[in-house]
Amino acid sequence: MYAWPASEVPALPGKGRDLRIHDTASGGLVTLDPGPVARIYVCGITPYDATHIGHAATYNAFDLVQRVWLDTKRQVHYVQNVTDVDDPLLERAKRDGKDWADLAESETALFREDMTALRLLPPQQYVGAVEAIPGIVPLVERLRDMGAAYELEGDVYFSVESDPHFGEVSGLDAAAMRLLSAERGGDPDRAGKKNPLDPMLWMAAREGEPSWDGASLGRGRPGWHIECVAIALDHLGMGFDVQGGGSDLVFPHHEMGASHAQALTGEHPFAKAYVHAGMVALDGAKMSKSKGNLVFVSKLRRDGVDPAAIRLALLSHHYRADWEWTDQVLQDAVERLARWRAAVSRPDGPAAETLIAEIREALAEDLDAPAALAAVDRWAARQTADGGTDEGAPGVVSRAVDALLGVAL
Ligand code: 5CA
Ligand code: ZN
Repeated sequence: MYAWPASEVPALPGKGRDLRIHDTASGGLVTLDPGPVARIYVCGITPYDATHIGHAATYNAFDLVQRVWLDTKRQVHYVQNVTDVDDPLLERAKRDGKDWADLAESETALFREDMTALRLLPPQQYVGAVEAIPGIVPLVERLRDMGAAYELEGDVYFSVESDPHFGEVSGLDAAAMRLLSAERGGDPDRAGKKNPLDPMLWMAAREGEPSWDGASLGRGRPGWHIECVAIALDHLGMGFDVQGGGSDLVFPHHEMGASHAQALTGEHPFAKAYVHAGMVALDGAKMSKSKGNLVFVSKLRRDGVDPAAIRLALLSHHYRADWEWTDQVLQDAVERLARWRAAVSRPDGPAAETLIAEIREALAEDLDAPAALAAVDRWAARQTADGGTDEGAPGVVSRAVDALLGVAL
């Protein structure tokens, strides 16, 4: 698949420091030391509905990871998937009397537009589950042949016991895993499984559902976790720097993905850090396609909201926090954007060096975007109060806000 156009990232004077970020597996902050090319995989959307603010907040967090890395003068290799065939997509298409592939295509197109408008950097590889199937089949065959997977009535399951590191991403106990597995696409109660937690790798063709040639597996379609593993291993290999997603992906998705990859390769870890964004809520409940309590990025844009204000609204919360979207959050962002734009519209102002150092430091320390915004607020307030004489400072600030926060002033 193709991704979306990249907005330019201005180069800044000097260089940022290495990112320290919260890793779910170790439960604390880790300093990442990527090579000259930092590698990141971020779980993409299941395209059965439009991009909502929760999605945008999560992708915003991983965009910041990349901007911090780019500012250390590294390159970034970014891969994202699209779960363009899965139960929820098929169910929604059926409910709405639509063709599942058309639904996936149109919602993916809208997602690209939203990402472009928000100036979120595109992945170098944007890969659909369907197009990944030829790479998934041999991985499932290999897992089966090595005894890490087994067949049950034509479906193929991964045996969680085959990975000695299983459980290390989420750190959850079996009871908690079982509950989450039932909630999030697993089938812990299906009879005949070796372990109730074992996730499906390959689902044999079902009546009325799309299916693909699975060679020795028979016709069917891939399970969810192996999709991301196949795409990540194909493009990034083992031991890449960050796997990202919202906190609802910690278990089972990222736990199972890590185990699939570790069982396949005998190597550990799948990712050096597992980074998770908090959940955005609306009216007291997690924004989710299944609940329908959604604020769509595209709807806000249609209503004339500046995408830069949407981005500032996202940035005004720490990525790890769970937070609530309200009209006030957006209103505050609109006002902040206006203040910042007024402040950079003059030819001179207070010196920018300290501000750039503050933004860099805030972001490099677990992506503290609210602290970065506060630093820009202080600069803008000084500019408004007594101006400054540093020629070109507003231009430098404008470039820094664009390069590090993705906000075009
Ligand atoms: N296709 C899979 C990942 S492989 C999937 O989870 N798709 S999704 O469309 O449901 O979610 C896309 C991303 O948005 C995931 O990282 C998910 O964790 C995140 N996300 C979903 N809802 C919210 C929310 N309310 N707040 C923050 N992030 C969210
Ligand atoms: Zn994923």
